[in-house]
Amino acid sequence: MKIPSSQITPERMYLRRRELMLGIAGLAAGAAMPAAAGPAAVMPVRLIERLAYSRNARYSTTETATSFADATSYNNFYEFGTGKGDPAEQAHRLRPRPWSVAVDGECEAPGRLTLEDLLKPHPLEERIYRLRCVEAWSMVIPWIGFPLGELLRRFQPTSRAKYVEFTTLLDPRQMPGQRYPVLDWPYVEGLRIDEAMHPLALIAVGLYGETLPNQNGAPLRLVVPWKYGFKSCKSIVRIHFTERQPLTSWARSAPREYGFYANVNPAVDHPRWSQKRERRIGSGSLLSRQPTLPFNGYATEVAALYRGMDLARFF
Ligand SMILES: Nc1nc2c(c(=O)[nH]1)N[C@H]1C(S)=C(S)[C@@H](COP(=O)(O)O)O[C@H]1N2
Ligand SMILES: [Mo]
Repeated sequence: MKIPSSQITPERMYLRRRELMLGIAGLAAGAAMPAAAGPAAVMPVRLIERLAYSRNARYSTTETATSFADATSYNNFYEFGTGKGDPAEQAHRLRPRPWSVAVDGECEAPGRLTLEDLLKPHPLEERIYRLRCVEAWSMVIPWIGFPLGELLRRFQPTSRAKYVEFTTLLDPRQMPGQRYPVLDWPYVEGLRIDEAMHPLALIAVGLYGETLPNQNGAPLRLVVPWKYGFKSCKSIVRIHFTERQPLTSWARSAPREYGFYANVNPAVDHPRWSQKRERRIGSGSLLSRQPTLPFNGYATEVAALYRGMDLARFF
């Protein structure tokens, strides 16, 4: 089946057609083979769903958004390879439904959430956030989601819950990059509890009006706009309240380069490059760079969380 390209707006062309074709191929295989033929035969069709949401103007930037094509084809998601184009090529292997998230540790009401539970009680908000990568590039993405704090409060964290740890799915069949020891799998990230409860921290379930593409962390991921992109853990399966500071994947793999806090800080250089300027993906020439802002431009909202801390030491 061929979809005339005139029916697809240019920004939608990436992956969309590929996913449609995969979906149709998956259906045909499923119809032809009994379920006993194995997981491939029952692979669900990944449908892009439009989401209902309202714009949260208070927390959105007015900067021009990065194109859908750039935001979904230039990614970091090492579970699908370390090249920026690998996730868009490989992430069709991920099955984002059905999905559930275990919530446990220092809380009164531990439990397990299905994606449906997660979405139902929450009016979804669109928030246009900058995502800044430690490698000195940035994007502006219209995320759709709900405040992380609202989700966490439902599980009644105890007074011993000083941190929250997030874990990505571990399944090398779906995530071929996990066959290589690039990081200690599964991917783990963490926030201090007050950071996690900050109203800017978002659980994203979509972008550009639709459910998240797999390469962006389907079916749910974090977005912590004042921190480097690596804090924004993708395809989360576990949320764990803990008294101890989590050992996060990047801090574990290169502790001198990536700290627990990972606040965007133009005043503190990365050991291998300057952090003073950044390249906005898709805009201007490859060489044009703009100044990097403290806390990725969200200092007014979040600087108070770090009052009294030496940010060169707690990087
Ligand atoms: N599980 C997992 N989450 C991850 C990563 C990863 O490799 N694995 N990469 C991080 C990094 S370094 C960045 S910059 C952002 C990129 O998000 P995007 O692809 O949606 O722009 O995802 C973060 N979350
Ligand atoms: Mo990153």
